[in-house]
Amino acid sequence: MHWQTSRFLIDLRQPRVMGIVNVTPDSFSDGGRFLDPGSAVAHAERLVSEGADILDIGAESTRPGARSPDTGEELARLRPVLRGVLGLGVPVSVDTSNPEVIREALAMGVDIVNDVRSLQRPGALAAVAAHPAAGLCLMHMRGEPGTMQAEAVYDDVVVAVRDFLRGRLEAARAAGIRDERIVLDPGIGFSKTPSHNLELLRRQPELLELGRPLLLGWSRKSTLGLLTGRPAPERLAASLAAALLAVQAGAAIVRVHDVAATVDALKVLAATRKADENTP
Ligand code: HH2
Repeated sequence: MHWQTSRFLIDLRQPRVMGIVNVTPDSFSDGGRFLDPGSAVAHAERLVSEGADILDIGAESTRPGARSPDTGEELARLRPVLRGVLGLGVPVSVDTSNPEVIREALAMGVDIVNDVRSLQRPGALAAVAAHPAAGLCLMHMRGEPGTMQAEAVYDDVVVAVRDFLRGRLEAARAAGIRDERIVLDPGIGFSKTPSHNLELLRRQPELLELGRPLLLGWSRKSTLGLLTGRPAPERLAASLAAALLAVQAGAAIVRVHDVAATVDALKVLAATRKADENTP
């Protein structure tokens, strides 16, 4: 299984680590730390040296209740950082829902569009479809970050997420985007309660029925805070546990803040998988 992106064909036969760079004043776990472009690029360089396979650069916080930046503000934050990270030798993803931002980022050479709104804003799908090869991550969320927790009511959360992702996959196909360019994400913490998030982990293999690789973002999320009683900066152990469980359940890509520790954890998993293969 591979993921086609603008410049890179990413081999997903081994799990890949997407390192998060939030160029925001208000992200839930690292808001304000990398708002200055120099510190954001330095952080990205560090993540690559720690083994990140992909960098995800975002200028909009999607934590519950966060305010969306306008296009000018989002682009002003992103431009210098994208310029600084596009030469680091790894695929670069932009975490945005804004069609103008998508167009400009792709024109700059960005490899992947990661949209928590699944390209539902007018013009967003067309902006990605206009590119011949850019990768795409379609994520499940109901409503908008400001109000999404009010919509966390499901008969069966796994079926609802699967049906939604199937619909967005079909919309992307209808716009001319080939399957090899697309990965899917159930959107941990987006319009979901902790028990919904845990149900999605328990039944994650049901999402593999859609036939596309899965990307999972558990890193430092509040469900892990609820389970451990710890604030966001102290959720490393819980985040590693969740990342490993997600990969065990078939995730191809994990989106994380703590790259070095995740890479180590995945090395242990890879070694046990090899041992399985060698066992008669
Ligand atoms: N989670 C966040 C942001 N973007 N994209 C995908 N595909 N999957 C996710 O789970 C996901 C995402 C939220 O995390 P973070 O970027 O750390 O925080 P914030 O949105 O507050 O900047």
